[in-house]
Amino acid sequence: MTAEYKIPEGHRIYAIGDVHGYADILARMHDLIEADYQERPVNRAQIVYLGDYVDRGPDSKGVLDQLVERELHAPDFEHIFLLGNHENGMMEFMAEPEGIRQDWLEWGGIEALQSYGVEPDMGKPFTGQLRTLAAQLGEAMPLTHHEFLKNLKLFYEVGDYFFVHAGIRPGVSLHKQTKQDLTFIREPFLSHDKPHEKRVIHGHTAMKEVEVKHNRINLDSGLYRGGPLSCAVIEGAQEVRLLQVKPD
Ligand SMILES: [Mn+2]
Repeated sequence: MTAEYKIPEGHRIYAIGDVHGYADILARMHDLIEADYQERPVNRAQIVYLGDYVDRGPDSKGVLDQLVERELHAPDFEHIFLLGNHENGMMEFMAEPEGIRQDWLEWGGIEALQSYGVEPDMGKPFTGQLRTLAAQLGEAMPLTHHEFLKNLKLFYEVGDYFFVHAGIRPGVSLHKQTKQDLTFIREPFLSHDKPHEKRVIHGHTAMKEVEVKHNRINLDSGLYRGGPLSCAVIEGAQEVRLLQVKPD
């Protein structure tokens, strides 16, 4: 027997998985969402972005430009932006470049720096450049991007659905989760096959395809390693629909 999960009638959610710097693919996803919405208008449409907008891909700056722009110029939609571990890493690196998050550079942070026109000296060890790079990034980044990063939310809930970047710790109440778990967890969340308080919609762990399970849906279909960008369309008590953009 499968539980029936639902959100209020007349309300539709478009939930988008990990983007990782692919601004052109994200733009095509926005076109798909716009077309879907025109075809099937609804009272209330929200786009929930599951985090990991930056790093690895070629145009982190372009992704944040696009997201900031949507808030101003896409009035048919409400936009909810969640925090991914990569945005968290970027912010921690800027705040404390010689602290724990200097490893952000190895998570694809170098590509993110370059998208802002900041060029590390690849011929030298990074340890001596950390402060300079962080300061240059902070300077190069528009105020709107700083604000965007600061305002990212840890989770979002509608009806029987819980949206989050990485997942939740099974057995712990949804409102007592730690930031670490919400943005980084893999196990024991991924193997947990019993129902949670709500159905969890997440990204973070790249798979070949979207995983649709009764208790969770993983929308990270590995865009940065050649997979599609995926979006789940959730409304009423209907089966979840998928929209996907495949890289050329
Ligand atoms: Mn992640």
